[in-house]
Amino acid sequence: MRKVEEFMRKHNLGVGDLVRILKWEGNELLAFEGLVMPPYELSPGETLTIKLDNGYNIGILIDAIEKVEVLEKAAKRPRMAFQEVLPRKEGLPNVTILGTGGTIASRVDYKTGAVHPAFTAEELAKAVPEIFEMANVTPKLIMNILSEDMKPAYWKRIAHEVAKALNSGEDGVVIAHGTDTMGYTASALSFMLGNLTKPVVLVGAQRSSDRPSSDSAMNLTCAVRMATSDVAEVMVVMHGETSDTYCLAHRGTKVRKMHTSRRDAFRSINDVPIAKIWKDRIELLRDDYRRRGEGEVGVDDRMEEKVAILKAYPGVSGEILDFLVDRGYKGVVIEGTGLGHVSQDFIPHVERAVQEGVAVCVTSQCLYGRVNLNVYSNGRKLLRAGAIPCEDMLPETAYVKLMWVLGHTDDPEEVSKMMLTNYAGEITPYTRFDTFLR
Ligand code: DAS
Repeated sequence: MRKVEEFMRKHNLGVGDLVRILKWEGNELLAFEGLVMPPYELSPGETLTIKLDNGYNIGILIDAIEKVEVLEKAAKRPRMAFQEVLPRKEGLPNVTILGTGGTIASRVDYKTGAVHPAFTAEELAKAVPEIFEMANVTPKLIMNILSEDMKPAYWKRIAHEVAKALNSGEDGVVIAHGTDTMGYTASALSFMLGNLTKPVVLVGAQRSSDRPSSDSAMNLTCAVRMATSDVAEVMVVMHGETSDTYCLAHRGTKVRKMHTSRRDAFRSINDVPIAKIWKDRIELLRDDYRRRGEGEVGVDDRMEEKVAILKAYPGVSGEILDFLVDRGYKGVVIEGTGLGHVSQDFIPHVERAVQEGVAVCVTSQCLYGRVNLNVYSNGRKLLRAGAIPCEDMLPETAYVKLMWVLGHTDDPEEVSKMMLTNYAGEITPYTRFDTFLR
C-alpha cells in the first residue's frame, strides 16, 4: 500500500472530505483547507492531493504534514448499486441496461472534480425518467472503463452478459458504452452473438449527463425505445443530427464515429441506417432487418488476438509488416489507399507474410465505396500475393471480423471464405449511391 493510502486510512480520510492540513514549509507551518481528491493511481503515492476553494488541486508531501483535521465528511455517496430494480409494471417490456463506462454513465462531481459512474436505478430515473415509462429497466454495471481501454476480453464479457440477460427473458438489452470505440464493440457483438432474436443497442454520449448540452438523456431514451422494437440486431443509437430531434439506429457492423465532438458524430458508412427514433415513435428506414424471434441466443467468442491494422501511406515501409510477422501476428488488415492499394515496394512483404501463413486483408482508408484490386497493376499484384479484398467493409470491422475468423480457422482458403461471407450486414452486395456522407 502506498504512503498516501496508508495516511488516508490512518486518519480516516475519504474522497471529498473537507480537511485542514498543517504542513512545514522550511521552518514555517502553513495551513491549507480543501477537499481530499482520489489519489492518482499512476503517481508514486507520496503526496495527498486536495482541491482548494479556488478549484485548483495541490499535492502536499505526506512527510511534510504536521497535522490533519477533518472539518466535514463527504456526503455519503450512494453506494454503487448493482441491478437495483424499480417496481415492475405489468405489460411493460423488460430491458436490461448494461453499464460499461464512458461519458454517458458518468457525471462530474463538481465538489471534487472527480468523475463518477452515475449508475444506480435512482440516478438513472433522476436523469432520464422517461425510460421507466417505456420499459421495466434493470441497470447493471458490469465494468467502468473509458472505451479507449476496451479490449477483446471485455467484448467477450459483454457478449456473455447480453446473452444471459436475453436468455433469462429480457425483451432487449441496452449497453451504455464510451463513444470512442463503440463501433468496434458493436462489430464484435455482431459476430459473437449467434441466433440473435432480440435487440441489442449500444448507446453513448458526447457530453456527460450533468451538462446542459448533454445528449445522454435523449440517446438513452431512444436506445431503450429501440431495445423494445422488432429489430433483432446489434445496433448503435446516437443523435441523428446536432439538435434534439431524432436519433438514428445504425447497424453495428456499418457504424463509425466520424466526429470528435458533434452530437451526431455517428454515421452509417456504405449503408442506410435501420431507423430514425423520435421521442414518441420509431420510423423504420429499411425492411431488410432481422426480426425479433424465439430461441436461445448463443455466444461464439473464439478470437485470435494477434491481429493488427496497418494504414498504407506514402513511404510506408514493408518492414512494419515484417515486424508483425516476426512477432507471430496471425492476421493483418491493411487500410489501403483508394481502391485498396499499397506501394509496389510493399507488395513483396505481403507475399512473405502470406507465405508464412499470415492472413492479409485489404480495406480502404476512403471508408466509403468498396475495394477493387482488379483495376490497377498494384492491386492485381496484391491479389496475386494472396491478399483478401474485403469489399465495402470498414477497416475496424474487418479487424474485429478477422480476429473472430482466425479464432475459428487458420486454413487460408477457409479464412478467405469466411472473411467474404456476410454474417451481420458487414458486407453489402452493392454500394448504394445515396449512402455517401449522408
Ligand atoms: N473517452 C470516451 C470514451 O470512453 C468518452 C466518451 O466519449 O464516452 O469512449
